[in-house]
Amino acid sequence: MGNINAAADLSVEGNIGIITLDSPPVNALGADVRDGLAGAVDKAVADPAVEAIVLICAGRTFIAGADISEFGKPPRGIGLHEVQAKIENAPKPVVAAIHGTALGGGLEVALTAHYRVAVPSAKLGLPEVKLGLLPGAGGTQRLPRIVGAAKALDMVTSGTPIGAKAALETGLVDELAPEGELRSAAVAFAQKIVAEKRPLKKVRDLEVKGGSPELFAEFRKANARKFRGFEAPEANIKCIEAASGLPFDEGMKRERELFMGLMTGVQSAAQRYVFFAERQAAKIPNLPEGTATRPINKVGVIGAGTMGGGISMNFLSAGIPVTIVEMKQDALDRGTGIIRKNYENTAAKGKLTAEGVERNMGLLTASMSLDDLADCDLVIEAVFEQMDIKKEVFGKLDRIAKPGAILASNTSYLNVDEIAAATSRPQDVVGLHFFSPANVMRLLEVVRGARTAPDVLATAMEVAKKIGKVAVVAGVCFGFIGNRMLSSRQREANKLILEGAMPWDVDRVLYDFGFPMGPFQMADLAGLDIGWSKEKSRGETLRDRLCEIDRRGQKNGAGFYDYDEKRNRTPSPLVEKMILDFAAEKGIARRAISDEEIVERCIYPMINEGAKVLDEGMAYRGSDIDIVWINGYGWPVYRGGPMFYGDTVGLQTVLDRLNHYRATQGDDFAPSPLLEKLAAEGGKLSQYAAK
Ligand code: TC6
Repeated sequence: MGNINAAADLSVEGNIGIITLDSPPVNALGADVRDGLAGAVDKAVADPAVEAIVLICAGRTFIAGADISEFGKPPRGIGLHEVQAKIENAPKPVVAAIHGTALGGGLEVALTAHYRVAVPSAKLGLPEVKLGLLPGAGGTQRLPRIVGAAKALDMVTSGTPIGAKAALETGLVDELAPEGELRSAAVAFAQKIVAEKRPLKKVRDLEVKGGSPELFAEFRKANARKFRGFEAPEANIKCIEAASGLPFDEGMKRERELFMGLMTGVQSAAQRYVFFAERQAAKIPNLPEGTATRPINKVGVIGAGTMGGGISMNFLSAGIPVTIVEMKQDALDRGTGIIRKNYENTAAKGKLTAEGVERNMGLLTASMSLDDLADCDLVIEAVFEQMDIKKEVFGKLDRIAKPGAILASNTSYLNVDEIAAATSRPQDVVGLHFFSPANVMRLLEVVRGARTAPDVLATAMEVAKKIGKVAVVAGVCFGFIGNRMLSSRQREANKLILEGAMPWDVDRVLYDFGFPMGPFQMADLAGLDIGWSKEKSRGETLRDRLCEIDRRGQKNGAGFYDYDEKRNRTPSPLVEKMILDFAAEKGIARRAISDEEIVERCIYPMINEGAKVLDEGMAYRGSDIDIVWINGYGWPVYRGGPMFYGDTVGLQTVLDRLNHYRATQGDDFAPSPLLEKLAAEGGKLSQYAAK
């Protein structure tokens, strides 16, 4: 590359100047790309032989956006707005030629071109909202001028891109080019524009259609729940409102102000951090890049219960055949029936075709014999969470599975090394901990045993990506990363309701913090009787007592809450009395508990436990822990995860408050040495990586 700079090239073909950007991996608009693009436009405009300009990108995609890694750093090179002005004000037509993904700043550049051509597989969108931002390079002002206010609202607040064909229908794209022939088609299009002397179509000069006050009011109302807690969606809505009501330049000013507000806020910092953290989690330190993986063409799942069924669906949906094994025919039939029903429900929502349902179900084999797993490349056990049962299953699998097959356990707490020791091939054993509902939740904890082979680990990460999961590697410890930290929150929630709060107080405070639901609501949803046994129950915990009087949770209409037929919940006076009696029996003097104490008591021990997980090397990085919590437990993404949140609050503050509670609550609050060290050094948990 290069007659402009390392990232941009200008060539001339006949009367067309072709600007090619080439900045792997995704042609993000870093300083080099901006400088190169500006220089190329200047040069093409100055060249009398050039009558129109095509802007195209090399590699896998058109510009995928601003360079996110530059955000928050001192500015370098020419500004994006200036580059865009050069394109929009060029006295010769500029045609953007789009393949791959034209996202964020990439689409905003294309919107300053006079025409847009795209291949059918291209996707166009403004995903800034996902980074806690808004399209601050004129996207909120130009997009509604083409697609109308309603569609623009949808696009900027969801961040979801649209395909080139839909873009053609809305006018966002002027012409589709045959796949693989973008360059020649764009050049031909530019020649046609010149020959026909078509005007320089500036998006900024168009009118916004459909931006009525009712549209915005209804949109806000319809999406209030979805946008709860997030700042960016509302700022995006305000921008589209501005586009509808103000002249272009004033709208741009409004966009700038709102953009700066978001850019300097904590939410966007958190969401940008999460973007990179998620990609980082896929990289395993001390595993050489390019470690060969094992082919996974057939999967076995043992157990057709809720977990086994959900796990199977991941593979079926990705086109990988699954053999599912259960011990009893009726359980097997029930399990496969639920899988089918789930797919049919998806189809009823229009997200899968009827053929899709049959295709997926056609990949499923139901069996009552473990022997049928002999040809599987990966077998995942999802049986009862009890060590002796797991060991028995793995002992049998060891005799049945073919050499080189990966044997995985979906255990959520148990020791994977002990399970591996029940086989003659511990190097092939790994933990694959899915989260319920397993076909929906994005998180997969990959538990690396002491003897798990590097290629088994690499294969697990690769398979996870194939089935659309975000995988995080965890070491072997009780509850791994997520459930281990959850235990500390649960412990405090249970203590708080005896000390003075009610379950609905704790739930409300954690809901307001940003979780989809609080711990008691979650317990009711999961079923209070999970792991509870009538025979062994001695009324030692509140949960025992609830189960003993048949309050088992949402499923039978009564748990911590009372439920009506539509599963609407209300605080239960009976449970309130039970809590008061229980506390009195234990000699606990109840007191008023503030919302602030509920947050601190529930969240700070999690941060502390996360620091212990890191210190023990059970997670590679602080950011991995955050990815676990965001994708597996509904931690609000705009708070960046528990480690990032600890950094935001200030580690010294977290430490001080842990010590404060330690004085009254005891050593459950004993701070982790790593937390003490980082607080003293001014370090950050979210940036911490195990040596
Ligand atoms: C914006 O434009 C704001 C404008 C306002 C201006 C005032 N910057 O995801 P992948 C890296 S906001 C820097 O694995 P895929 C990524 O970290 C931006 N780096 O690939 C990774 O690096 P690694 C709006 C970026 O094929 C590598 O590229 N745009 C950026 O699965 C490959 O990424 C977006 O939000 C970036 N913008 O998906 C788009 N993008 O290999 C964000 C990617 O060192 N990007 N990288 O780990 C995406 O959605 C996807 O990356 C993709 C490609 C669909 C472009």
